Amino acid sequence: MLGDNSTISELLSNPIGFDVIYKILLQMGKSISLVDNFVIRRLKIKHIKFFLKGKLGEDFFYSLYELLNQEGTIEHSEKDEISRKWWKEAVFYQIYPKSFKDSNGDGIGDLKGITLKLDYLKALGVDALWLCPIYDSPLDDNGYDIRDYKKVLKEFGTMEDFDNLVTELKKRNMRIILDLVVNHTSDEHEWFKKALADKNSKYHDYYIFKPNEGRAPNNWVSFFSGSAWRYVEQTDEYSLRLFSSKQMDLNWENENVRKEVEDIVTFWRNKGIDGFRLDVINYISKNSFNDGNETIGKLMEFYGVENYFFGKHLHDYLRELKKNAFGEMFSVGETPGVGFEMSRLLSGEKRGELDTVFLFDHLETPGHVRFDDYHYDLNYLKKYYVDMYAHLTTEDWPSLFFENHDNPRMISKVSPKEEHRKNIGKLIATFMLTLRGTPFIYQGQELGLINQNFEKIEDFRDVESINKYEELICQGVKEDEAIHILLAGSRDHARTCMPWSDGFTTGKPWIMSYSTINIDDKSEIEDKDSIYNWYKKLIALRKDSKTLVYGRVRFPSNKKKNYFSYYREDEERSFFIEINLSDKRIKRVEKISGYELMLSSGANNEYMEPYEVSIYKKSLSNR
Ligand code: ISL
Ligand code: CA
Repeated sequence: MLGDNSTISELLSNPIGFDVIYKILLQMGKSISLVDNFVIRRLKIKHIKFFLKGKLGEDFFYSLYELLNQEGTIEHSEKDEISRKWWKEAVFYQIYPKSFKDSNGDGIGDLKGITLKLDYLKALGVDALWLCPIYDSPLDDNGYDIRDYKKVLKEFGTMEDFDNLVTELKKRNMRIILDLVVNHTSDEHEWFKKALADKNSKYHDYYIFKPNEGRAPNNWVSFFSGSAWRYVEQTDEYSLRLFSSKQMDLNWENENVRKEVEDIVTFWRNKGIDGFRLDVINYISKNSFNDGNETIGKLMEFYGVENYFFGKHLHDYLRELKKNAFGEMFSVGETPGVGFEMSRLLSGEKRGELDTVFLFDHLETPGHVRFDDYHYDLNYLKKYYVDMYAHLTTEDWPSLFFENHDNPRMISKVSPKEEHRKNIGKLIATFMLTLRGTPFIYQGQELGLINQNFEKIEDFRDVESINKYEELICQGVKEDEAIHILLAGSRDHARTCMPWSDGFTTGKPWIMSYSTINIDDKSEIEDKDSIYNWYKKLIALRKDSKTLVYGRVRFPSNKKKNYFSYYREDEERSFFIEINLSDKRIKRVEKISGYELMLSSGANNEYMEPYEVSIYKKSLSNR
């Protein structure tokens, strides 16, 4: 058990301990080396407490110990061979159905639209789709608020359209995973309605209710602004909602809830899907309903997270779900706040929980949050990936992604300059397709899409952006400034409609879509040097050789700023990848011989162009 008398060394060898300290330092814009050194490692936690002179308070340490003492360590595997799985070899493509392709002119993307574009996806080299929620929903959070888990949203089509999509996918040897959103349901879900109608109904215990004692039960805040507690008149109680006021948290302590989730998984499994992405799955087990610690709250921007972001029953719930419902189906957990070591507890091969997870610490550079207006310095990725592979073993499998429906476009974060767009787009693709892990391309990323020029609050659609705007205005922030903040981080940037050459819709798109640059699939396909064709070639290269899937990742040690290189190797061949992380020309650093240049976004001389990537290959045997 970890406590005041434990050393910093013991704290850092605890997976949760390491990740929590890493994360706290990251939020402060500092590196783990600050504490991970010979001198500090020998100190005891109580010494640190003393140095901090009470700044962190007893309850900080109480919360910390509660987190740390819940699950032991995880061994580092010595195994050489990596087990082969289809989902390790597959290239995934994430679809935001509302914005992908509209087939009937109502301005909203739909399932038939997706089916229309399967040949486009197949030609790119995509093996599997992840569809954001397609279920019946009042769309308060664009479908992450589910009203009926077994019904298709009428705007997206019918169950028949879904079955047809699956059939068409199978014809093309492609797979599909859906989004399992079970931390919460819509307040319009049958269960919640019954819970409100009768306090004694079994459904009341499906959710998290607390008696009304004149104010919210604790200081937790919602990710979408305001208190995390919603007052419900019908029962005169408070009900937990970590997200929007229409997304009610389920009570996973209740076995019936867990059975319902198994039932949903089995229902879709029987329809022939290949797995699920599990929405905020690390939030399902709530440890206690104590007030969130002030310091952690300020640092993480949200009060209360330490009580539920890695709850004590999380592992049990996941194991149970795999055993009773998932079986061999694929699972990728969305796990905000989780670090490398904790990710191993959730997705290590022998753990029987998840296959892989989405981590988020690479989406912003240290000390920054999504709504900050800043330029992302790609040098951070060098440190991030070197760190990541040092933590992971042959029994851990990461996911690789830079964009999704919750984040602005990556190219825009790095540089708004059109002259750099192409090379940055190719650079991002390269990380995803040449590092070890499963790549998840987000729709439009292969076309090099950038952020949208929203101008006024009416241009935004997302509940998070709209609530944030209102909150900022209430705090006295001027309208222009509030829009400026939204423009830096709004999730709507990723939700604009796909710029198909045959049009996204014949009607009026539900969200303001492209005007700033002229990109469409046709011109990208025709331009040999396009971002699209870079993706296509790289995917083909990855398919052609398992070295890029299972091969070792080796980083030659070099401290040269702006330059990054790595090798992927096995017995048969070696790939060498070198990258210019900056907008300046730089000299090549690593000397290689016997390699053949496969792909380059530069001029192939002694200098690397801004953001250039070059990929080389060497055969090691003639087998
Ligand atoms: O809001 C956050 C803190 O800044 C995120 O880390 C948040 O936890 C994460 O984005 C969760 O996202 C997922 O669940 C949400 C939904 O709105 C998102 O679209 C989904 O990806 C609620 O279901
Ligand atoms: Ca439609």
